[in-house]
Amino acid sequence: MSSDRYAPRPEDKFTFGLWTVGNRGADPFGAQVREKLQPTEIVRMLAEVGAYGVNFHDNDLVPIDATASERGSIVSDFKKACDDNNIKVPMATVNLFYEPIFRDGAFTANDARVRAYAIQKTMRAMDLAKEFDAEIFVLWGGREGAETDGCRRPDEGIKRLREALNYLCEYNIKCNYNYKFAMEAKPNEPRADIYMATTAAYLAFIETLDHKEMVGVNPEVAHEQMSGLNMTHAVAQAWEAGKLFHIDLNDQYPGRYDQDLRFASVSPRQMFWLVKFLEDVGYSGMRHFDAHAYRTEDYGGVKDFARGCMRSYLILKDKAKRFNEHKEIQQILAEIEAMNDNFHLGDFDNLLAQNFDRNEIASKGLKYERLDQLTMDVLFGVD
Ligand code: GLT
Ligand code: MN
Ligand code: MN
Repeated sequence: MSSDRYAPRPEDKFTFGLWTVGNRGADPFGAQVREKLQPTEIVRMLAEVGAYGVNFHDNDLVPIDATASERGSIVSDFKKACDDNNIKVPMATVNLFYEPIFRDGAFTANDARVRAYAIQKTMRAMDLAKEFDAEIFVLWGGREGAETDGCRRPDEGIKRLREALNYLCEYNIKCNYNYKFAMEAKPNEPRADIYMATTAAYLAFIETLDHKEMVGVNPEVAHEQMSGLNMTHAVAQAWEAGKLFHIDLNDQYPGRYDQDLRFASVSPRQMFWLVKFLEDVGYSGMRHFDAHAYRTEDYGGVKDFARGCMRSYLILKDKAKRFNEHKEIQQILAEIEAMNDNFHLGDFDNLLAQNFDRNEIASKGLKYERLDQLTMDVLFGVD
């Protein structure tokens, strides 16, 4: 049956956060619609649907007011659930946005005590995640931003972010944790504007850090597409810079709040280019679905959602293979490659001596229409 062909396997590295399949459907206009699942129950659910791993924020696992002994038993129960169900913890993160103390941001807040607390909370989250051998530590600056730019100069925000990152990298070294930090950009929501609005902004910022080799990015589909940007281009820039440490897959209509919809459910064409890119370059990191089920669903629907994310990825991966083997597509690509290789700059004198017949060069069509329709035929499943 065709469904087996798209069944997830461990080597696909599909992961979900506790907060994704555990999302209870609350939104700014309505309460939760699904009962709370224990982290151990979520692990069982993920094993049932065929995921490879689970990720968490510190407080998804250990409530913020837990005592040391409560923490101990939560950690050992969760560890046992992961082991019993063969679920890994490849990535973890820290919640620096929920508590009222973070209403003005965390690493960039104007109150120095808030900034110190945020760094301390992150260090403790790093300690927690190492108990599960997590290798990637994601930082999403959800409240690092402003409603009014009167509250601080935006460049001060950037300096504070750098100071926090440098401190955390030192802690990473001191503890021998070997984490790779993956910075996640978003343009707005929950703040009116968030500093580091795009993956590209983070890529430039990372170069200014003391330990830039330790820091990369975690681009999210929804966060790029909210602003109408091309996720695949952001990912390509990160990849080319050696900084694609992690990825958040979901889907999103441009120009709206962060929808975190099931992977490829809105823009299968764009997600095709993304999957094709990841597979073509041989990205070997986690494929994390940072999305959640519609509010209409019970936990049966949540499983449908999770299975759907993975299935769509594998279908698009299959389509990418078809694209790469398609005869006519490959002919067009060969013509593109021939054009690419038909002139070499040489030295200045060589180039200055050339006579380019610009009208002749521009006279020939490039066949991109044909190329794109062939791609659509592949995607529509008629070829
Ligand atoms: C939050 C956000 C996500 C981030 C998570 C990591 S939390 O759900 O919307 O995009 O990846 O902090
Ligand atoms: Mn999101
Ligand atoms: Mn995300």
